[in-house]
Amino acid sequence: MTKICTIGLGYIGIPTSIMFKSKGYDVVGVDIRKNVVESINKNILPIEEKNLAELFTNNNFKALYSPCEANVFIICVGTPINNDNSVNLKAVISASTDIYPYLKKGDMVILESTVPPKTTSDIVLPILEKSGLKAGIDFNLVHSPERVIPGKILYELVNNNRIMGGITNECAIRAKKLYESFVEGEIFMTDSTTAETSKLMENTFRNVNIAFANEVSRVCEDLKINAWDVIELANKHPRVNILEPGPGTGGHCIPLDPWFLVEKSPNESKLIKMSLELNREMPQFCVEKIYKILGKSKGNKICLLGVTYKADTDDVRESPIWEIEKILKENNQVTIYDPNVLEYKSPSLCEKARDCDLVVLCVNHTAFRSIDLNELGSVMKSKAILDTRKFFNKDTIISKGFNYYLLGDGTKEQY
Ligand code: SAJ
Repeated sequence: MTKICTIGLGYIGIPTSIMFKSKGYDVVGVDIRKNVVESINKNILPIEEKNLAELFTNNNFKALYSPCEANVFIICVGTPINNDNSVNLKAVISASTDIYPYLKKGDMVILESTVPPKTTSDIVLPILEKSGLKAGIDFNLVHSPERVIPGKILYELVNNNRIMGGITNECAIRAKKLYESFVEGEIFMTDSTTAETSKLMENTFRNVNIAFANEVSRVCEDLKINAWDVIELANKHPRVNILEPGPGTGGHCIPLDPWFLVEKSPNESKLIKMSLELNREMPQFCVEKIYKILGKSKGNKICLLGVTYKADTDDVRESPIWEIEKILKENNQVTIYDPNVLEYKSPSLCEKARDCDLVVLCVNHTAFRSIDLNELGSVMKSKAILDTRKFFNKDTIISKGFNYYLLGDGTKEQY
């Protein structure tokens, strides 16, 4: 039976491993984090993801601290950026270094982590060849970028199209056969560098489009009109689809991956760089809006609703809400309420919002649909809500006696 060893047990490594396990492969996971390995071996899923818990419990998946002999090695480790926006490939390098002593003729190594162009051929390949084996001849090497969206990971693992970027064509063909065991989308084959760049361009496309939506919100506030109305009308055009403005981009992909391209081709990636910077400025723009509402006098009390990087997740990595909190804290008292994040779910929303001058809806969690507005209003010092996601119904909020402010709405009635 084919044995698979997955290195990196996060939002990609765990679902991918369980998916292969459910198709009858012998799969073992590897992670250096003690809490992750212990949790998995106690049959407790260490991440939150829709429908994953049941599949996890039923498949008896086990984890180790370092790789073991296997026929296929899948690398799913994180690729963060350093403070100077350069890529940090430490985890990819150490996973490859940990794998090569176990590599034997006929094995296959698949890199799923999002990486800068040429990482598979120029960084991973030479490390693996320290085994004395030749890539493309003795073993297969492939970059198959993960493309699933948190919140719909299981669905997208099965249904999304997939790219197999082989060091040789034969490598891609073999990887395609493996993934066909659970992928129902189409599988396309190419070389590893094209695969790496396609994945980066997907996330960059989204980042640029989110930056555009955010710029629409800024232009409209400046023009003293409502960006949401403008977007709704512009999107009536058959070839226009403007995304939604918000407090900026977060997560470990969209605000980071485009920097890999900027680093590699700094002179040719002007739009990409500008969109990264524009999205990074959104927390500051939100704070300026808050100061327009409250004035900049010291000592306002503000409650932020939601701290994750997007709706209905517990993932707080790179969340732009941290930046909003940081800037506001310089002058104000700030509380955060998030029912999806253990550290921020208690005390209750009303306790967090008690005596507040403003509540800011930062993340559009479904759970916020059941907020009792009467109770919320009764504990606040001044009944005011700033909605950064057009989450609330304006008329409902106003009917409960609140002042309602909307990010991107610069109309006169806002102030
Ligand atoms: N956002 C907006 N406005 C929008 C849409 C999103 O402000 O209209 C913000 C979100 O609030 C969030 C950020 O953008 O902070 C990113 O969220 P997302 O839903 O766009 O994407 P991720 O980071 O959860 O997942 C992306 C996906 N890439 C694409 O859609 C091209 C996913 O398919 C990738 O697999 C994933 O990155 C990854 O791991 O690379």
